[in-house]
Amino acid sequence: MSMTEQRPHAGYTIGSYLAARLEQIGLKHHFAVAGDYNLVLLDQLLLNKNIQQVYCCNELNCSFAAEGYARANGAAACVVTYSVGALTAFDGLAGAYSEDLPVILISGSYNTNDVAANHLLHHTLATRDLHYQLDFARRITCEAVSIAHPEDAPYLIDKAIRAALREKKPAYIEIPCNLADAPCASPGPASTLFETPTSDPASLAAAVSAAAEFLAGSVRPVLLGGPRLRAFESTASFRVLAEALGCGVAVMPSAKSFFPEEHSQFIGIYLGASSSPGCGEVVDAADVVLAAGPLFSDYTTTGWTAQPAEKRLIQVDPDRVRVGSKTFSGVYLNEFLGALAKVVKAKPNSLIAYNRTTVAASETPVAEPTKPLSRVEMCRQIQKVITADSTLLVETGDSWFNGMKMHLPDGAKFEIEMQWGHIGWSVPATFGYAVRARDRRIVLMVGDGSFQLTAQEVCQMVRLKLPVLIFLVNNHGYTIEVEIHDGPYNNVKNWDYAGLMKAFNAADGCGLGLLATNGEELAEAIEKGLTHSGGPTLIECIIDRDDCTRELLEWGTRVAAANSRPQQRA
Ligand code: DPX
Ligand code: MG
Repeated sequence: MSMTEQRPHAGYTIGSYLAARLEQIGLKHHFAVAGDYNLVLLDQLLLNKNIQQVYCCNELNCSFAAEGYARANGAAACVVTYSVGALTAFDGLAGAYSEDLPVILISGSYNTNDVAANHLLHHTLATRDLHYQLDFARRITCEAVSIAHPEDAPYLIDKAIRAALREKKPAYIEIPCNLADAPCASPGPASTLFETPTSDPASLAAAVSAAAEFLAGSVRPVLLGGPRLRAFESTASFRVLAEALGCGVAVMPSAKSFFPEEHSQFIGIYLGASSSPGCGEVVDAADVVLAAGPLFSDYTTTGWTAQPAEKRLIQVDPDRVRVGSKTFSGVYLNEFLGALAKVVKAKPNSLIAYNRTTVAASETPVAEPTKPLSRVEMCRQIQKVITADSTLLVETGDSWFNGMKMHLPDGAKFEIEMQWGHIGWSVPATFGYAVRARDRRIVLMVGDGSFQLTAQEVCQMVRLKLPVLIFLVNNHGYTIEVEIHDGPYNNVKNWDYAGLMKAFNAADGCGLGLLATNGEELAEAIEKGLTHSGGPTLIECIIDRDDCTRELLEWGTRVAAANSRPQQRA
């Protein structure tokens, strides 16, 4: 159906209401894949000229593109078709759930008359149950709504969006194909969508006093910044607390860049045995660890070898605080950090110990220009590309560890999907991020195995002329898995990755694909990439299959050991 064939209406439709709400919450784009259940909806969304519709190659990429956009923008939306589209998008949506990102998934759905008519519909399970998609969505969102009657649409749309923004989790909205252009009330003010929960004053005071006492009794406390700091808008109050305490400040890998690395109190990334130099020892020796917005998983505790013990831990979660074994609920992260900062005394010992014991890293020597490219040389050159206005995104694989080791000048940002850990996340997420952050230099490090999952989304970077710099690390396989447990399943069919760009360009694109087998070629490729502004540059870096970081080996061994613990019998 084209736009002119739609029924006339005086004011808003359900689709244009939704577009207005998305605009009001700060979206300048939404991502979409077309299908017959959502075409009228897409037309309605297109009527809003303040939001651009951006297309993806498939729904997995579409949900990851929205996930990446939410990292840059705070929230995002994607629109897919019923069942065949939505079920594929659920993977990225679940990722957004685990990473605390409010992504709103909108699915077109069946004609409302088909329910009562007991019709069998295409793209479904070939049963007459049409509710399964909503049921699935409930498990991976904080609010899932299905619009069955136009008069309910404003209430349901608002309910879903409000919950996503409050909880920092995805929401799901299902809109029938025969209601997308149905008349609808006009939207209220944007303020009705934003709710900031506030702490119960007595609980906040009790939590602050317990934490202050715990800290007062410590000799060398440290602060540990976690990934949830950003989602719950607490990076500024974390810094205020850090400066009040004057202690060493470490971050978890997913919180890299949430505390400035050039700050005099920054001591590095804490990841147990795979921590950055000097950091692990100081955190392990601390008598109190105040972890703000952490996620302690088998990954982030390096196979349960680096989980701070309860007796020395203050854990501040988005909506509760735990001091030792005592929990204070109804206390919110940002308010707690701000209030605690006002009452603590300086405790600089962990920082003094770090400064005393840690030797400044020496400069990596330049590799011989024609020697086969090594990981170290590749990283030495990529480091130089990272400027204060850069965002470095790193894919699951050794790119995680290579990325963690990069020094970030103040202002540079870092994105990693360590909780969901879906290989292939980074290509569409980088695309989505770049759509929103055109003023930044966007740099991606991605391995060959991961790239093969979602490679086609590079064509959307070509389409929108996004000058993303992609370092494709071709180590001929799943190196993480090789180091943990090798077998034939870790071999990846080689591709001509640099050559792919020609296919993505077709007649009208100008992406650049370059190959680097040694330091000289990489330097030349980077130079070309940095001046190439009409589209992405993909630099395929060939390194040896076993050329990986020490941190990966340490971490992989411990995570593998945790995975293979024999079952315990009572
Ligand atoms: C898998 C992983 O080539 O990176 O640096 O060579 O390891 P490295 P690659 O991109 O390979 C990635 C590979 C296969 N993980 O080593 S980390 C298992 C996995 C996952 N997500 C999904 N499927 C499988 N993490 C969707
Ligand atoms: Mg690889």
